[in-house]
Amino acid sequence: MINIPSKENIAGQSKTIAEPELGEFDDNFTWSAMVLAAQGKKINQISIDEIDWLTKLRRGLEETRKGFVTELLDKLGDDPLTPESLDDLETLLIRADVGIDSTDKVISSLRTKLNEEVVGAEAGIKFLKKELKLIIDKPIKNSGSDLLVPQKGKLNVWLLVGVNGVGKTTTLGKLAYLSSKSNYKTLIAAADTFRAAAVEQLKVWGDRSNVDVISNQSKNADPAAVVFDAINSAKKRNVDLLLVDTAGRLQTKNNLMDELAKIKKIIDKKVPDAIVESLLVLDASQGQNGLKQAKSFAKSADLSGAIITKLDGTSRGGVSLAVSEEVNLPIRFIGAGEGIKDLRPFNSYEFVEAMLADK
Ligand SMILES: Nc1nc2c(ncn2[C@@H]2O[C@H](COP(=O)(O)OP(=O)(O)OP(=O)(O)O)[C@@H](O)[C@H]2O)c(=O)[nH]1
Ligand SMILES: [Mg+2]
Repeated sequence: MINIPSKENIAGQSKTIAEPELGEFDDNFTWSAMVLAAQGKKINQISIDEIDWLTKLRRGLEETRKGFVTELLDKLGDDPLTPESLDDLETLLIRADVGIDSTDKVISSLRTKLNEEVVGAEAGIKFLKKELKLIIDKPIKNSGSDLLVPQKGKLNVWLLVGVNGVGKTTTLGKLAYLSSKSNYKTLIAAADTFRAAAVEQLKVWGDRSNVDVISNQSKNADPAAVVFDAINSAKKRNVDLLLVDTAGRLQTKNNLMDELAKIKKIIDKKVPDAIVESLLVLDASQGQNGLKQAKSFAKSADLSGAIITKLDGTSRGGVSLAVSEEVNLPIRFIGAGEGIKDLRPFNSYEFVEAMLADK
């Protein structure tokens, strides 16, 4: 059983985890149910959590959508696409931070299609969704697994990396909840030894989902040493998933990448058969800056996936496409809020539908 207290306190803020209630049959609810049904889910397989999440995602992407779809639909009206409307679409995609490469790809496929046939507004949007989905799905398909889940019978180690403030610790907390709720034996390693409050922050998240946190409270503790201890505990306890929080900044002049390399070395040495995932956490609201970070991490940190956070309330949700196309990283989870349930496995269909929902 998972015991989730209803009142929480993180960094002095009091928060309540509201149990999702059956929503009203408003537009968001109906849309969420339709998106689930379109994926072949039967009514008895649809949970309120899923509806709740999709509603949140759609609301979160509202700002991205506003500057994009609404304007696009206004411009298109009911008329078939023209070369001029493609120019408008190009501008809108760039403005939504979709990135130049992805935009070029989509626009040139649409242009080819336009040369072959008349494309109505509705068909145009449908085609656009399909093209965007292809871009996001490519690195996911290349990775060989559609969904990132811990493999049973082995120690899975997921490192959360990224620059400061992007949401690593929060995301780790949400992952611990998802993992323990899915019955994986989970453990947290507090390997961010830079921020004094990082361990406390993690313990609050750990308590929320009954997951223990391995830490070393001494000043200037070595992150790799914390991981060393955590692996020992993980082995003893037969842990399925060890989640490692890392620093966005360091107290020394050591390079972040060197520190990560050291952590990885320890893992390889102690558990050579562990399944290690290095997940880059990116804050969607940072748009192109986030993309730059992704590129520089990807160069030196041997990443295996990305997690996009803060999709709630940014107009830059399109950056997810740029991450797929330009950094070639499979997006594994997305976060749209600060609550424990505000992180879900990434689903390209749902994402594109939410980004291009027409209201
Ligand atoms: N709105 C929103 N806020 C988020 C989300 N994820 C994280 N945050 C907030 O972003 C802020 C920074 O989050 P942290 O998890 O501490 O970020 P971090 O990457 O661990 O930061 P450092 O440890 O300093 O490197 C906190 O206020 C979080 O509540 C999200 O999906 N949506
Ligand atoms: Mg942190």
